[in-house]
Amino acid sequence: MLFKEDFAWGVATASYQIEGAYTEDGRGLSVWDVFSHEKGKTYSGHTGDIACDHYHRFKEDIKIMSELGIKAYRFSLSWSRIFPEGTGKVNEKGVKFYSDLIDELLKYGIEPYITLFHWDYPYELYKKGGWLNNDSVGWFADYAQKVVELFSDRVKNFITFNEPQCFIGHGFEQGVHAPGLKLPYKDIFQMCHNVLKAHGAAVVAMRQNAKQKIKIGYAPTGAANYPASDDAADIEAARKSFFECPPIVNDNMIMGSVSWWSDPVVLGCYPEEGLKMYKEYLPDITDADMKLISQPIDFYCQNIYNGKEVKADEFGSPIIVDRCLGHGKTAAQWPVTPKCMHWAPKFLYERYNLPIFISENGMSAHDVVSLDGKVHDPNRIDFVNRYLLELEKAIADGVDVQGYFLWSFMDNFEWALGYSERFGIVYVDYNTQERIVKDSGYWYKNWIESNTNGKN
Ligand code: GCO
Repeated sequence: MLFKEDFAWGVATASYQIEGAYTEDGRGLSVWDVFSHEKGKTYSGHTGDIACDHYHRFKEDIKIMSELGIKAYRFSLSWSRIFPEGTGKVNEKGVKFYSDLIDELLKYGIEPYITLFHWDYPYELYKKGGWLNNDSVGWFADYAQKVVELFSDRVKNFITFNEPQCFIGHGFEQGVHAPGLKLPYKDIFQMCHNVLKAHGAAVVAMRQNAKQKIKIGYAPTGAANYPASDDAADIEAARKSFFECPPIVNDNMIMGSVSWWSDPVVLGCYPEEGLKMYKEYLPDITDADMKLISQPIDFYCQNIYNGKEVKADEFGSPIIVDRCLGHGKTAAQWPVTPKCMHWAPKFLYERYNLPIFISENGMSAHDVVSLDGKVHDPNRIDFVNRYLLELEKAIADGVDVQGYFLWSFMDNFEWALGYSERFGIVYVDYNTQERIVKDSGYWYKNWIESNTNGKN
């Protein structure tokens, strides 16, 4: 049996993508509320105002999770639901919502994994300069402290940031996500550094204030490049390409780098290559900063969707192999590359030596309700199946993988793409808010059952 008995078979969501109730019960605005209400920023002007109405329907949703045998649920908190202004006064009604949600999960024996920040930054703090303001480190640490004071009596697992690469890259480099800015690289690198410091400061605050022994992780992402063959040279080339710091070319999402965002957190230093390449843009980086950023964490998460195939040239340098004609794609045009689920966890484990969680993996499809009233999504079943079989290979290679969170539990607001892409294993009818478990949901239930308690 490859998967451990207590393997966290989970699903994931994020607050702004599912909750709705955006002005209800004292919630403060986030940058995503403001951005999605601006003309032309999201697909057909979609917003998260109502989303999946999870704020009112969480009991129904958790019941479905339990019926599907889900063991762990990764969700994020809306910072401005707890602190409407980002700092200062706490909104008791917002706290109650999360407290009730946690109780409901525990009632069904579903382990909560809280992500502190999944992109919905409090608008009031953004007006004060957001991540560019050096006070942002303390604001985040205070928020983290409050969260553990409130919930760590019942919640044992916390994740600081989700995909810092994306909220900085899409939000401030490319301007396609909230708050929709294109800033100079000097500002962007200052923000990166503040986000990393905020991560470290939050870890300190959480450890000091937790009510029981908690575990803390971090959930970045990046292109999960994998070798074209089992040849040692190709493996080395893929590893190199996986961790390289890309040069800055206009809007190329330089922030997509794995090592720039993870070496400081786990190894306590930025990658040399990046320090040289980005020198002219970098803020002052002190030893004290690096010490703060590299507070020990307990597990390492990665959101893994796809990667590129890499082979070595005659000098061992990585060459990206062209995708074959007609290669598999998801509805969102993302390539289907299951092998990345073998190699990314392996590369990460070898470099960072921490237990690994796959904090997101899944695919979008343009699912419909068929005449029989069901939602048939064989493509998603095939996708998840192939990726999980590759994950087994990583475990067989000795990688300590402790959990897998399928993105997503239900269809939801896919950021700039609005409701046009469906990632859920539960279908959501946005007109009626009816939920229909897709075939993939039942498939996942079976997979979990047959991979738990000594079965395989
Ligand atoms: C991300 C976020 C999720 C997305 C998912 C599909 O990776 O962009 O973590 O919020 O919805 O990944 O794009």
